[in-house]
Amino acid sequence: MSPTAEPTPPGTPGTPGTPGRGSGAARTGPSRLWAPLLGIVSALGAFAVAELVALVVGAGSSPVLVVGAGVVDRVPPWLKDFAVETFGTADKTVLILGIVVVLALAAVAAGTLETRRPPWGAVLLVAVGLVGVAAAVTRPDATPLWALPTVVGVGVGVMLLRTGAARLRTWRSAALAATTGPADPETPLTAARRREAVDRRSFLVFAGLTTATAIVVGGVSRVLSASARAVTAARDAIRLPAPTGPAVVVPAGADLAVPGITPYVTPNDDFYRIDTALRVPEVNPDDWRLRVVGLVEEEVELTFAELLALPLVEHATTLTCVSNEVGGNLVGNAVWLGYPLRDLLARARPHADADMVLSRSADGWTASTPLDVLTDPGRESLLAVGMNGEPLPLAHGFPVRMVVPGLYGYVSATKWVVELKVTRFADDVAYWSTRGWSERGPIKTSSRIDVPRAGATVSPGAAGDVVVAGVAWSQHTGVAGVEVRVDEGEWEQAELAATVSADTWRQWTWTWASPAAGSHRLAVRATDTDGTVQTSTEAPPAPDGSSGWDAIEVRVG
Ligand SMILES: Nc1nc2c(c(=O)[nH]1)N[C@H]1C(S)=C(S)[C@@H](COP(=O)(O)O)O[C@H]1N2
Ligand SMILES: [Mo]
Repeated sequence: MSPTAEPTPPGTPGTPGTPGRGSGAARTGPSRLWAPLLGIVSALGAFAVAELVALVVGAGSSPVLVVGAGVVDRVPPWLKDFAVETFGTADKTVLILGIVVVLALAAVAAGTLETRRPPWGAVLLVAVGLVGVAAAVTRPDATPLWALPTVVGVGVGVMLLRTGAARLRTWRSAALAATTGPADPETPLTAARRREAVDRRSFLVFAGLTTATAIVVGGVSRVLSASARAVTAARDAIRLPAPTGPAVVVPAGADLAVPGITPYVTPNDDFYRIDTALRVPEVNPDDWRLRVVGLVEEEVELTFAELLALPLVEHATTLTCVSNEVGGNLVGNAVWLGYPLRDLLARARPHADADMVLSRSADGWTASTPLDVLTDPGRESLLAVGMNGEPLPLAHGFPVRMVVPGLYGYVSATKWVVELKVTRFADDVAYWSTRGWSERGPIKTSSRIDVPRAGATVSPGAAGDVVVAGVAWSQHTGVAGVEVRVDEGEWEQAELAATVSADTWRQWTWTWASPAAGSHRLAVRATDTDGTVQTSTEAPPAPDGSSGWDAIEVRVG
């Protein structure tokens, strides 16, 4: 914007803070209100950004909430009692309001200081930020990451404050030049006035855009985190019914006592997570509906309450991601509680020419599952609500997902599932199949060495041997044997742990008796209950799952 392109229109108020004063009146420059307002605007920007970061870090890390929680934990009991007596259940609102007032005062001071005595306003902002960081990281459930919303927010706030104050000062000196006349007698007064108009505009546009952006970003962040809290609260309130059939009993022998081996049942917190969602979809169970549509005699619609009232079964199934590399860890085993999909589909009565169910999630992801797998009376394909005795964690599909024994997740394990469309492979294509992955995905028989770790140096135990152990899976067919080989030696039978069924992995262990010192290569392969030996043919994950034998190098020292 060149100064000459922006003449001050006649009648434009000289200063936005003093409306009505025309350009003819004595110019006093920017109103005194702008400096404190700039502080508020910068603080708004800081909070909007902090809320945005808090969405990613975790709902609990929102700066206002952590400071509030910190205050609640630290106020002396007499003050707490006074607050509850005086304000009743509105005490939390009063607390938040109090914090907002204190922050607003600090922001006003920061704006004034930064305009008059830079960088002291920015220093004040950082000091307030440190209090926020302290409040965040001292929450009982906090991780060090919880400092991030405040740190990023304060960083942005400081930047806004410094930029705005610099523009305000420029505007102020331009106004001064326009009032007192040019310092340089060669410059006519009108040019000085134009200069002031440009500088004024530059500040006002900055303040206006910052405020608007902060309101939008902050508003959206608040709405999103509020809905996350509502869904978490709804999940906490759920009491899962007991299974109608027998509960899964994990035999004592399913977990071998080998240090470092993968546990038979994967705890929910350790369960691998794979999906396309940038933010975990928040599906409120009260609003959740599953619709069974497409090639069916009767469309079925199910609410969450109706689903919980159906006879639910419990079943242990090992999920595997098609992207799992040989030796990888995108695989986990859980005990799922759910309603058999075959019973639900029986209610809908699929047409004879249908051969696929396209399941769709709340966030629009789709999977194609063969219809006969879902209706197979011998296979527990579930519409699952429970995972290891809890409602599904949000990241694992709360409130309802699919779990199908024997198929990779991308063609079966739809999380946040909301629709089952009975259709045909010839007519519909699922999310990953339009991106080069196979439309069908039976899990390939695999085995993995967990112990020792690849590259480890091992020393034989008291008996002079080394324990080798891991897991092997061939879901729905079952693992019948595992063999281990040292270097190019003979394949030796490993010992297999107990399992609940053929739908889960099995631990295995093999004793490496008196290994020779030096470097060795250990390899493993499984055989399924049909007698098929795991293939040695190496394949990458795309398009239908990796294959080949897991092998590691170890040193016997
Ligand atoms: N809605 C939805 N469901 C999904 C996916 C997804 O991207 N979106 N990914 C699938 C894939 S590829 C896998 S391997 C499993 C992983 O389930 P988990 O994250 O509970 O381990 O979820 C499946 N369900
Ligand atoms: Mo996957």
